[in-house]
Amino acid sequence: MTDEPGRAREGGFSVMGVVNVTPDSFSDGGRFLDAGAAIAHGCRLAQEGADILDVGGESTRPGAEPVSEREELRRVVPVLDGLAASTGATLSIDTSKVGVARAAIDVGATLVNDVTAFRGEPGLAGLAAEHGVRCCLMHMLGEPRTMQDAPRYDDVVSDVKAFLEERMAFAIAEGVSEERVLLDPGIGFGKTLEHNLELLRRLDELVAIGRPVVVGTSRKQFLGAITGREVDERLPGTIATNVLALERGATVFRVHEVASVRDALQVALATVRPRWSETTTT
Ligand code: HH2
Repeated sequence: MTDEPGRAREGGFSVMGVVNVTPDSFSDGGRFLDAGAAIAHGCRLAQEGADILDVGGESTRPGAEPVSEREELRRVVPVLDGLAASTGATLSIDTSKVGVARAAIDVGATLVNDVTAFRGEPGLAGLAAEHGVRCCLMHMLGEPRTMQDAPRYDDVVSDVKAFLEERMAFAIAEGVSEERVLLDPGIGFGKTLEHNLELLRRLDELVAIGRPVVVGTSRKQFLGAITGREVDERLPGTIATNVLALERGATVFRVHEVASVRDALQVALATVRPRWSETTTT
């Protein structure tokens, strides 16, 4: 990956491959709980073209129960360690805990992906600042256990935008440099089907904040609600939403199936990018 997520290969986007080391993730829980299996999976995603590998040890699916720091450390540290030794991908730690992020950074993680946007443990911002790592700040209404209980917004896009601006200001006040911040609307995190679609439709309003926008639609429930497909049959829906998000300016795509999504994004980018003649003639 280049220095700036979202300005990677092909001059326009980064693919973030998901490595869940959990028994209960919504789409692949239990498949990569063993460190060896998780490392092999991460290596496969890197070979398929993942610029970033996002390693997580705690599910955030609706209704998920919290995991202790000790258990989260036990799950993710050997996996990050193994991936640091065997891939050149940027390593991301999907956590809200300072202790987990610190251990992850010690073994090579350079991106902290916090679905609470530094609300879970505010000290995480200072840790990120101290180590000069990037951070992905995501919007979530409430917390995973209750977030899908009748979520309400005045205007979902304006509310999410105001939240992300406030969390970015907090991170900067804690010493994180603005160039290291990525923003994510948190598709499926305290949102109805209509909220998710509205956020995707008006993603350009979040892109206007001026930081790379990360989108995570991969295999999520709203795709099943539209198509009637089971969780492992949602790749076409995942591709459709990622392509639309790219067209609206998102640059980082968090997915479980890297090769297919990368191909689709490459074609989409080649199509929407201004043509050579338009960029080189006056
Ligand atoms: N989605 C999930 C987890 N982490 N991080 C960001 N930045 N954006 C997302 O949309 C996002 C995320 C949920 O997906 P998954 O990791 O596959 O499931 P689980 O949380 O059940 O492990």
